[in-house]
Amino acid sequence: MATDAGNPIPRFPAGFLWGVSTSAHQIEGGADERGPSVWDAFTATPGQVKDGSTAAVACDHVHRHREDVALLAELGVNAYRFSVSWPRVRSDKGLDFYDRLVDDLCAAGVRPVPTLFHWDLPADLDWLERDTAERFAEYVSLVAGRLGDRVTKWITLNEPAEHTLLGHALGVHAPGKRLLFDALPVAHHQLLAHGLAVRALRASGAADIGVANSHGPTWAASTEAPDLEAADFYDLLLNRLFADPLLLGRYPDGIGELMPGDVEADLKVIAEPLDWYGINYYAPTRVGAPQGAEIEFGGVTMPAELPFSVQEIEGRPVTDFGWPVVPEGLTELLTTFRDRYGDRLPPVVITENGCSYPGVDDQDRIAYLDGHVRALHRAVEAGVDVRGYFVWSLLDNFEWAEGYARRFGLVHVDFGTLERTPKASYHWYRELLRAQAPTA
Ligand code: GBH
Repeated sequence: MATDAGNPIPRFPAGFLWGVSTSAHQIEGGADERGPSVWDAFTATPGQVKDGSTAAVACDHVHRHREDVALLAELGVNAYRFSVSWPRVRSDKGLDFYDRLVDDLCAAGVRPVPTLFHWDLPADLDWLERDTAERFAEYVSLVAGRLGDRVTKWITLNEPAEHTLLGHALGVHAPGKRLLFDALPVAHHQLLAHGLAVRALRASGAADIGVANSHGPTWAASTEAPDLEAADFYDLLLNRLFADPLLLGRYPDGIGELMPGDVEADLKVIAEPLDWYGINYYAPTRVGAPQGAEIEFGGVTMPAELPFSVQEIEGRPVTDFGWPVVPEGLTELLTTFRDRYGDRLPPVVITENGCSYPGVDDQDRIAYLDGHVRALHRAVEAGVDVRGYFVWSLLDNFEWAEGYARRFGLVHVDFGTLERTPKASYHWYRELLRAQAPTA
């Protein structure tokens, strides 16, 4: 892959956030010290997680968070994005854990950036129910009341698009529902939960609130009308369905009618102004007309009934997950968003970017990250107001339906001994952060 190896990475604006991201269910373990989540039931069902593993122990982060905070401090990030587990907060001493974590992060000079929901819904709740959005806002008030004296930057939801698609439309993630387009209310209720959470956070005094949405450019397979139409629809599902309500206060044409409840009233809540907009970027998607057959893609089986087909992007290196490596897709995505939303788009933070490769001498990961950081800088040069970049992920972890087979960490985890070993990419990122650090 082409890198500008040798040329230093250009400087980013002053005050830029440089971080890494994780999520509770993927690293914490300590499953018997929290309430059950939809993921516990899902992983207990044979065949759902490819290697048959569970996240009961994962990286055992709840018992080793000191060591992990030390890894963050040594890495030199100025921010750490983690998620708060709603099932843990519901248990007796659940908030005590986050209280200690936040204290330790502050003591280490690393800014805590919690995500309030990253897919681990309490087992008795269901996003098909509107009430879940109200319950979420109550939980958010509780967390903000406890951590808000030290946490100033908040993320409501992680990737409601993927949680809807993978968890409720295709059934390859928890809760394993295969509803296809009947999953649309799940998107609406999460968006409503987001808006109610923004209100709850504001009421607690929070002034720096964002979201982490999954987005990527959609590339039509050809310029033939059926391919263009299919690609436009895919772009609607992944990008506009989740960005338009937040940024413009409306659904894309034809979608609002499919949503439950008083949609116009809900959109007023959903469009509560945000201080910044978080984007998780991995790769563009090439999309064409449906092919009338099931498609296996990027670890997911897509049913034949879908009105589009996801196709391979040729001539690109792929990660061990099979995802193509396309750094300029990040520049394209950001300039497209700026053109599409204009001054309705608040400052942007890349809340996830990363790749899965095996090994500790992970030169492929360095090439991926190097390419994407440069592509991000090109977006800055093109005038996009970008305020931060978070690598997914600090640690190898429980990669959902893939179990422990896919390794996204800058730090290797031996899942037998739980020993952490910084990879070559950790040292590379550390050098980048040193070079970016303000000089006195
Ligand atoms: C994120 O989801 C999650 O927030 C995080 O928990 C997870 O561990 C991480 O990413 C890594 O998976 O086959 O080329 O079309 C990412 C959602 C969905 C993004 C699949 C990339 C396929 C790319 N991903 N998508 S491709």
